[in-house]
Amino acid sequence: MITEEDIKEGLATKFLGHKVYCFEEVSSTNDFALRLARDGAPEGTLVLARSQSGGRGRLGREWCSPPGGLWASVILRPIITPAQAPQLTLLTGTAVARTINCITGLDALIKWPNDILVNGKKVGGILTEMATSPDGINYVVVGIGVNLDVDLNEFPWAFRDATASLNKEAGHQVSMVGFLHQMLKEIEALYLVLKEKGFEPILDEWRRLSATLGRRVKALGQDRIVKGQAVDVDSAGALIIRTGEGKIERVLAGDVTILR
Ligand code: BT5
Repeated sequence: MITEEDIKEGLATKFLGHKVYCFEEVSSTNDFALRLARDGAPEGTLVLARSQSGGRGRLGREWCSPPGGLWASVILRPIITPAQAPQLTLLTGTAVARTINCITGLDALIKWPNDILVNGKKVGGILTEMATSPDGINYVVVGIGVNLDVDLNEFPWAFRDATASLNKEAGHQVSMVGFLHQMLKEIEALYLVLKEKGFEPILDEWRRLSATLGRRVKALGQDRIVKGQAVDVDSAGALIIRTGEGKIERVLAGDVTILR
């Protein structure tokens, strides 16, 4: 199990991961980080667990979190509007894809909005949650799950075939601490770009790593299904789809299936 000392040694960030909580098991690192953030924990605080008993995806879905995966949450206190919060999901997805590429040489891609894919299979996901007040965002917790070295036989049938474990895809053992260090560096670098230059440079990098843009997709939005060509993502992180009838639709949140 990774300890606070392991993380501190060789960590090359300005603030991300400087305050760390490591657990053998928690229900969800996001839940723990949300509580810490509510109680005033500083920006950059990191929560890590060897396994999660109640790991969560979006919309209350289950996130399988056995030992061997990287289950982490970071606390951010960005000065953005709640409507801009999806930017942090795209930013973190970009950072995770870059980390996988840097550490393994594999081409990791991002399926809008929050899936990290390697060889077409989901190797990781991002869960962004926040607390708001009338003045804006109080804090954001970004949860990151990456299947570094998990036994997929333990995963439910329903999504086992669509899931990847990074070590297996890479063909070699990836160091959890090495991966975490690189990932924190990538997230922080992009976060500082966001603060200094805005979202556009992040979005450019996201577009480059996108598995979705240019593809025919079926997007399941909150209350509707949109089918067509994924043409872009806008500054709020919404997916822009051109339908067969040539209409431009904007999907703010949802799930995407890539069609052949
Ligand atoms: C996600 O949700 O992809 C967000 C996952 C975020 C997990 C991290 S781990 C640290 C932090 N603490 C938490 O409690 N969560 C965050 P979504 O797009 O809704 O995808 C969920 C779906 O992915 C499930 O319904 C399954 O189909 C699939 N799935 C579950 N576990 C998986 C795994 N370990 N690897 C790949 N796919 C998985």
